[in-house]
Amino acid sequence: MSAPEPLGRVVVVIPTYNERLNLPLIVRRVRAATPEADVLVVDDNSPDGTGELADSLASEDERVHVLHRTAKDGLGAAYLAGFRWSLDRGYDVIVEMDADGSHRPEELSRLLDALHDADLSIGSRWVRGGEVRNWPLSREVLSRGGNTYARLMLGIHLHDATAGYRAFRRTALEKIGLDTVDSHGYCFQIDMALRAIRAGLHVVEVPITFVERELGVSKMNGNIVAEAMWRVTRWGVRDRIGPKGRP
Ligand SMILES: Nc1nc2c(ncn2[C@@H]2O[C@H](COP(=O)(O)OP(=O)(O)O)[C@@H](O)[C@H]2O)c(=O)[nH]1
Ligand SMILES: [Mg+2]
Repeated sequence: MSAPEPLGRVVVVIPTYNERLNLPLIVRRVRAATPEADVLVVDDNSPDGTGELADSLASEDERVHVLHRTAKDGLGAAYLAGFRWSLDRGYDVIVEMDADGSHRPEELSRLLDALHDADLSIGSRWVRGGEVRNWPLSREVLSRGGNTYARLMLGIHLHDATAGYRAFRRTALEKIGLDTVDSHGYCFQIDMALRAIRAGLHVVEVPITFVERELGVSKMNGNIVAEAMWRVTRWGVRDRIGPKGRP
């Protein structure tokens, strides 16, 4: 069998808000696990000084970059800014990864391997072989319930549409078109998965072990859940009653 086509230049986009304790650890792990990949930290002017810490990591390693934003504006907005930055600089593969260690950099090579036969690979907790460690029952119920609701409402085959560990080919982001994406919070992930599927892209799920953070605090809150609920409901209703159009 011939070797698969190389994927090209990879960048791992890491959004941060008050992740001072986690940032040096995650950057070190990414650089050790995938030395050929660059890192982009997208910081929303964290009050705890994460942005300054990111600058100092970048000054020590030319493969580490920082995008500073002025205020906390949600995970979706941070990723959109990071994606645009990455597309502008010619990266071929754009990876999403949380800063808190939940997405293990040591599993990134499996997401990248899967991308040889896909446009988007999603690190999935809720497929066979996937796993979550150290989550309270309430989070598990929320994630499983949210995914079931999204699957039924949107008619998509994914088991973990809210997952935030992903690798996109640049062509996938170009085909999706970022200009009309306006989800702010974590439903950005569902939004992007849905757009990828609707655009006819090949989306695969790769089992991962998600490990809950040990340092710092979660930024998940009720508004984020509410935004996801109403958007998924709206998309589902619109797809059922309206023409093929999407919000
Ligand atoms: N830049 C930026 N990053 C964010 C924002 N909200 C969450 N994050 C980051 O997104 C990642 C996932 O957030 P986290 O709080 O761990 O969510 P959880 O894993 O669902 O509890 C972490 O790296 C956060 O620092 C935001 O508004 N802006
Ligand atoms: Mg987390």
